[in-house]
Amino acid sequence: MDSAEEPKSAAQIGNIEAVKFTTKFDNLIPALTILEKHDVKLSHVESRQSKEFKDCHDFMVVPTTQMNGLQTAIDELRKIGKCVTIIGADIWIPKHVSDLDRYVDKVLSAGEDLEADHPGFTDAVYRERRKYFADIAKNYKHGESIPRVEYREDEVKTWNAIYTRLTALYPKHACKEFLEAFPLLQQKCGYSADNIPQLEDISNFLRDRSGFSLRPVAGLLSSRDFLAGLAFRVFHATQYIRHGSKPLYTPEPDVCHELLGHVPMFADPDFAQFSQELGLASLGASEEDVKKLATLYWFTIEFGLCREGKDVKAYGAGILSSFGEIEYCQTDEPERRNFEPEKAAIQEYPITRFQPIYYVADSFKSAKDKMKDYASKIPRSFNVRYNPFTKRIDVIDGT
Ligand code: HBI
Ligand code: NLE
Ligand code: FE
Repeated sequence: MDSAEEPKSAAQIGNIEAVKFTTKFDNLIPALTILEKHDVKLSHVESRQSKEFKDCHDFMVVPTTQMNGLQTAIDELRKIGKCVTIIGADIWIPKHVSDLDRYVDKVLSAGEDLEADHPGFTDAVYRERRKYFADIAKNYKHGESIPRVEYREDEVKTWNAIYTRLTALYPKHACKEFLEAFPLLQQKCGYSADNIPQLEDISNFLRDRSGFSLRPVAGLLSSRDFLAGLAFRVFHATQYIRHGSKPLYTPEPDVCHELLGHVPMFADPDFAQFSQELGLASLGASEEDVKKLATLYWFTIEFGLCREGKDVKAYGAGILSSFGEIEYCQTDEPERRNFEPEKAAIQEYPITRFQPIYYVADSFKSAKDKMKDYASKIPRSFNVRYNPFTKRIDVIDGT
């Protein structure tokens, strides 16, 4: 694949922090005029005698925005400058679905090493098991089939307890898209109380339904890496199951959360597209914008509610995989707000207890349109387009 090693066209990828150019001192005014002409506002200008070219100065300017004119202005600066360097623009983004192979070593936590407060911390057998799952994920490469796992009796027992209680609650609380997909998963992917389905079977099923596929992952990825998967319609799924001592709620994702919460939703084409938009918006975005997109992910894909006639139903996976929360979210205790990306993106949230605030979407279509609109306003010096035939991201110059 060319994407990993190909020299980065720095001007195209990532946010530009500063531009350094070397030119004769007399060219300062023309240079600033170029920037002004393209509407580039500056927060900082610096100059010093150039070490390389005796008759020249090095100038450094810091733009306050990443708007499109910046790229054109830089191209014009090249004409009057001896050399132009762009600082901070070389963020690597995955450009082909196989580039996601690079994330296997970038798991943040909960691979094989558990935190001291994890229910499995002192359980040597559980920890050994987690290592087994982490190894599968670490050895996985794009295009391979996902190794099938023989789950142990105690693991199936944990799954059974969760599955039985949740499936009794879905008809009342889950959105219609979820309820449409669930019987298909029972028929085609081995969803049942006594069987933990295999990621490989689910991945093949989803690929046919909505173009989504699964990749095994050892634990939590950073928001940036996790969201990047969605840009390729790839969902990073854990394969291990939560510790048997606490079946009913876990703050970390596990196979129950992925298979019962996320998978039925990814079978829906509108939801799949919504998810991909979120992923595409994250590629090469600033840290601040990635944080906002991760928050939007949280209030939609993870904890979203959706209107259905007079009712409000759950579509968020964190609700649909926790039978405590699936009932709680319908009570008067939490606050409900209409889904507005600008507001939801900056709302704080707890990660280890039931949510105090839920955002309610009118429909997936409206949520998708609002998301797209929000994403189009995120400043980025380039645009991206996904080519489903090559599974490649095309970077398009923003100018
Ligand atoms: N990593 N493996 C994994 N699974 C998730 O669900 C997940 C993640 N990293 C971040 C994340 N979810 C979200 O909380 C957002 O930051 C995107
Ligand atoms: N709390 C959820 C559950 O118990 O299934 C998991 C949420 C993961 C973000
Ligand atoms: Fe999740």
